[in-house]
Amino acid sequence: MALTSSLLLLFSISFVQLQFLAEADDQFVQSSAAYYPDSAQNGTSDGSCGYGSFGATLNGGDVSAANSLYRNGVGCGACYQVKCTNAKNCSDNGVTIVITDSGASANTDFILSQLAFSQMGQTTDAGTSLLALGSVNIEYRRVSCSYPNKNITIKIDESSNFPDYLAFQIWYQQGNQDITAVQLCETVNLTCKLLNRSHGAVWTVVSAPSGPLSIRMLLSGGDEGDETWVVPVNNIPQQWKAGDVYDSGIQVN
Ligand SMILES: *[C@@H]1O[C@H](CO)[C@@H](O)[C@H](O)[C@H]1NC(C)=O
Ligand SMILES: *[C@@H]1O[C@H](CO)[C@@H](O)[C@H](O)[C@H]1NC(C)=O
Ligand SMILES: *[C@@H]1O[C@H](CO)[C@@H](O)[C@H](O)[C@H]1NC(C)=O
Ligand SMILES: *[C@@H]1O[C@H](CO)[C@@H](O)[C@H](O)[C@H]1NC(C)=O
Ligand SMILES: *[C@H]1O[C@@H](CO)[C@H](O)[C@@H](O)[C@@H]1NC(C)=O
Repeated sequence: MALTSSLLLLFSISFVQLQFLAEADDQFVQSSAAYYPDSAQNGTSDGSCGYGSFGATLNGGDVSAANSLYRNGVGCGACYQVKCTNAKNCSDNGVTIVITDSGASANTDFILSQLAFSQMGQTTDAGTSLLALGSVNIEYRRVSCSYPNKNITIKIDESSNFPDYLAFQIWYQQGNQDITAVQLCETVNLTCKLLNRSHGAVWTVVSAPSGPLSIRMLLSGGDEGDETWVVPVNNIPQQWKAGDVYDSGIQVN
């Protein structure tokens, strides 16, 4: 009897977990995708997200422009699994891309880098035959980004002008949540102010406070719907410089 009920309990727990997993996995959405025709193999260094040259090599060059999924820049850095469906040579898993740009061509949701587009094929040759099609039917779903051995990283944008104008990008955020707000905090007196997203993944403050700064990020609700402020371990040093890259010392999943 006791054995039966613990088995039953075990069964119910696995059942609950399975349901949870099923909910956590987004459903595939049908759409179509094209690729940047005149780009280098890799991504693009002038994408609207403002990642600069980082946008060309991010995720090994498997990047994409998004149409409505760009969401005024909130979609920058989000990861999607994209697989073609109409061609015989499509692989089962397709490719996982990161959004670095905004754009559409003939009702597509994605304009992939050539590299990413061809990776939807089963083989290199199959990828080449996909490229010849120009655009293909796809299905896609949001997936977690994964950057092994990387913390969330703050890149001080080249447009910054010490000590007043501070613009920065947020790199390598794992998981499948959005950064919906950013606070800049003075670490000396813990005064924080909300920043504006200037464009894409770039946040700016016109008159930056002096002293070491802490950049807090609000992550959109995950499966439980709770928003959370992520507080970095490391500060931006007092003498920050345009072009510098600072490790936040934290990562999310
Ligand atoms: C493409 O990306 C790879 C690594 O992601 C990099 O080594 C290479 O230099 C890039 N090529 C171009 C043309 O940007
Ligand atoms: C599949 O790929 C091969 C090359 O690997 C190509 O010759 C063939 O035309 C492709 N088939 C389709 C239906 O695209
Ligand atoms: C954000 O934008 C609003 C409206 O343009 C402006 O009033 C506010 O000062 C900006 N905040 C910062 C931190 O620059
Ligand atoms: C990430 O941050 C932790 C400290 O919070 C540090 O120990 C670790 O070395 C960092 N990882 C990388 C890859 O920089
Ligand atoms: C921290 O607090 C804010 C708001 O009260 C002030 O504007 C800053 O000048 C102050 N910073 C320092 C270093 O005292």
